[in-house]
Amino acid sequence: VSSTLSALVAPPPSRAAAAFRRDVLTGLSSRAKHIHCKYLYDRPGSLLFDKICELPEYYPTRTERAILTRHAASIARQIGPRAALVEYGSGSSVKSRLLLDAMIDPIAYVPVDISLRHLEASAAGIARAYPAVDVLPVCADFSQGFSLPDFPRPPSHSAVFFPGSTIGNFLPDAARGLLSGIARLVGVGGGLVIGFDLQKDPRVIEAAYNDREGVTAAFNLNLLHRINRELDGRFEVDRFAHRAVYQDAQGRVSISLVSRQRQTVEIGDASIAFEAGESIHTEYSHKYTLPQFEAMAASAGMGVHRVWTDPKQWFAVAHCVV
Ligand code: AVI
Repeated sequence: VSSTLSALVAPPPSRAAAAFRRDVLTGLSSRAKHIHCKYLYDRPGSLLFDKICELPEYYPTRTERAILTRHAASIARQIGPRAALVEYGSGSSVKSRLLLDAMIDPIAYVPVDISLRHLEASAAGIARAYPAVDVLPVCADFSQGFSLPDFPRPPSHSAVFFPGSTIGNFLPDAARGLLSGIARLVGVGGGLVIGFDLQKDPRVIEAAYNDREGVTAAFNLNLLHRINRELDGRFEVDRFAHRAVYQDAQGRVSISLVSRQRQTVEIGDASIAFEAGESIHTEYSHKYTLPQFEAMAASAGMGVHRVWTDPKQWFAVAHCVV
């Protein structure tokens, strides 16, 4: 059976640009200035994030990869035969190959990504490498909800694959909402394989978000360059500093950009005033304990069936069922 690349439909660029402008101006006019973390991932931001994943201090990527490599066969057994694998934020689809290689007679692979360019390239690569799998890419923001495509051959069930601890970038209510959405999408009998970061020595966590090379700082500051490029902003980027601190009570890293001085910045014809030391919040990265994650999954209508971790228990991959 040949793979099917469905027609890909992305939001028109003009609508995306208008949403970016509106969200930036609204966020920077709020009392506690903030910009949504999804805007960190333009092309330069995504390339910087790829570099973060290879940094010695940034343990999540390599730890999750080791777990997936070591336990692929047992994860695949849990998923079960003749499933459709639906990957949230598929990017370059590297991790899904580990699962597709181990899965028993996978029927379909549905990569879901907001970036059309990423999606086309990775879907074509998977279609070539797995000719017996129907590849059905969906260009969507998975946090907004979407429908599964029509399957040319019906799978026994669908399993969402949501690696990378991206769930940690959502606030608790939104994370629960996302899991509920996954439960609805796959329905009873469906599954979820999810990677999330575990709580650990805060020094290890803080180092991962304050790397010595300054790649994470460049990734965060790229947001200001992006505003300059796309919204006619006039940020003097070196007047802002990257900050990432672990907040113990909430079990999360809080990432922001701090104004080094009192200043006013023009964005198009708007002007935004900053006090010295005032920050723009750009991202949270939540770290869970296993009981916390299980409670959240349960409140979203899912049971955690199995969990795989690394020897240091720094990261977890869980199989949940609806
Ligand atoms: C994408 N996400 C899981 C990363 C994280 O660790 O929360 C984003 C990131 N931000 C700075 N470094 C990595």
